[in-house]
Amino acid sequence: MAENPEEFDIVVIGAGFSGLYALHRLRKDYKTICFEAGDGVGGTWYWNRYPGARVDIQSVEYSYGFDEELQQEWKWPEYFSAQPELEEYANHVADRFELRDNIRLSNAVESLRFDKETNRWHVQSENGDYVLCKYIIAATGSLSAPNMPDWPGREKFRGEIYHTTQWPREPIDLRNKRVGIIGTGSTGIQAAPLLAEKSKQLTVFQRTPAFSMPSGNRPTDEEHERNWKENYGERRDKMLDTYGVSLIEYGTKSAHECTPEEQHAILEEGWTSKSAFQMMVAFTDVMTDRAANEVVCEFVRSKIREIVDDPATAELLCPTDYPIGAKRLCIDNGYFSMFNRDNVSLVDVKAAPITELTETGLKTTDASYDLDVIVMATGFDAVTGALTRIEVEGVDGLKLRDKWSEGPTSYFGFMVAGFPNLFMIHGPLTPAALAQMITAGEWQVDYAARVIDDMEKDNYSCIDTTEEAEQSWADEVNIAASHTIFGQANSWYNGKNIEGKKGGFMIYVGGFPRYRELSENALNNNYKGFVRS
Ligand code: NA7
Repeated sequence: MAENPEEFDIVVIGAGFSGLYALHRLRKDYKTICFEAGDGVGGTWYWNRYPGARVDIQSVEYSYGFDEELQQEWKWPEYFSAQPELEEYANHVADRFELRDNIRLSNAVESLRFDKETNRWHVQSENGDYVLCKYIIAATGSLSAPNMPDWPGREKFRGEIYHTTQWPREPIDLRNKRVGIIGTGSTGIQAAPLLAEKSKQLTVFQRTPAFSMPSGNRPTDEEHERNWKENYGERRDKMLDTYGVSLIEYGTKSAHECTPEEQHAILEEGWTSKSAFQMMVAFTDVMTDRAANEVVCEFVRSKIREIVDDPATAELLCPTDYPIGAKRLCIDNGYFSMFNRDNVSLVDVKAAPITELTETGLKTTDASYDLDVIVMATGFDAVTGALTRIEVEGVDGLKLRDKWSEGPTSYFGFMVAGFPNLFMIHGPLTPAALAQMITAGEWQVDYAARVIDDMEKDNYSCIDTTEEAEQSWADEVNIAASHTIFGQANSWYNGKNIEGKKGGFMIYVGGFPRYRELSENALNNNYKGFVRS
């Protein structure tokens, strides 16, 4: 450890969209530095450069609202931007607001230790940087720590293995190659159609079939762009009153109030609406009533059967044992129709799980598959993974990893008791990806900035939360989840995608407006649930 630490007011961890905004927002008033693991900015949109990577929220919404000139000048070429546009946008923001001098790239934070005598965090990074700071903003992302199932034999495989989160910058030549893709979540579903086009043969290894609807992506038309740019202020306000997504028609009727014909008409319109996620809100009770949800499930299954020629493949692609939306609804560009290609096949690895990688491919409990390339689209150790992979030590030697060993605790997903002056953006028990991440992230950064400004104005040196406050927030989170059917699937929302991961539902489903209201009320109510000294 270096002997003479550098001193900062604030360390931001992560130069993704929230981290970049945090740096911009805070460095005017505070000496701020940002550490980033990657060699470029953009977070999710830096790492996830696999073929087909594309945002599943319309770009006019999935973009920053903090700067009017930026949102007026920037042009999104498509309704749902692909990764290169999003990465370019992140780079543009870093340049436009001159953030680069305050970002240390390829320099992941390895450990954080709080010293309660001085109320300073000791930050140690991969490159040996040693920094002291008063506040930490952990903008580490909810989907940044890759999940790599550790099948034996990996070192034996003579072909190439790629995880979708670590896709090389240079295009990979897949011509004449037999490719296997493991995982059929949002990522696998986006990547597979492009891999099928580029490779000799694609085998899709599916453990759980996914509900997916067409994205309706298309080039941006001028009228759409003008309409947004003329009304951006008002539109951003409206987004804050929803889930950060206003381009969606919220159904006004329960599925039970509609005749089968009306149900069908509403769902058909939703399917072709070109508004992603429409199926989840087609009726008022899709996410709260299993029978209403089943109406939507059956409609999507009927679409799969219509699109996929081979009946056995179609049946295998139909999800039957969890409600639609309880795992994130996937948004695709030709996923189901891809199975009509001669060079694509589907393997059920729920019935016969993968057991090992071999020299020539992989084995399941009932067959061997010869492959030249294996693509792991196996998702993330979501929400908590990015922070628990850092050594975080709070007061009295308390380790975050130990504190969260039975599942994450937090107050508003913002602070964890025993870890003073550390603020999380999109932390566990926030709405996270159930609200639109850029807009919700900006709001959370502003919230952290307000707390820091108040601390400095009122001459405090330490802010913490309490276990009681964490419990009260856990109760709110659990009550909100209990009114929905979100818990009825194994997914990254509840950590059940990772073997052995403990804890319950990690996302607040009470809605972003209520989340904002409760978080703000706490500050307005004399920092209820926080302790300042
Ligand atoms: P997801 O949605 O967690 O999907 C991961 C996929 O990988 C999913 O189909 C998993 O099956 C599969 N998986 C994971 N581990 C295994 C093993 N051991 N064997 C076979 N299959 C496995 O991650 P994504 O990257 O697709 O999407 C994450 C988010 O990014 C998405 O929600 C959007 O918000 C953007 P499972 O379903 O667990 O049975």
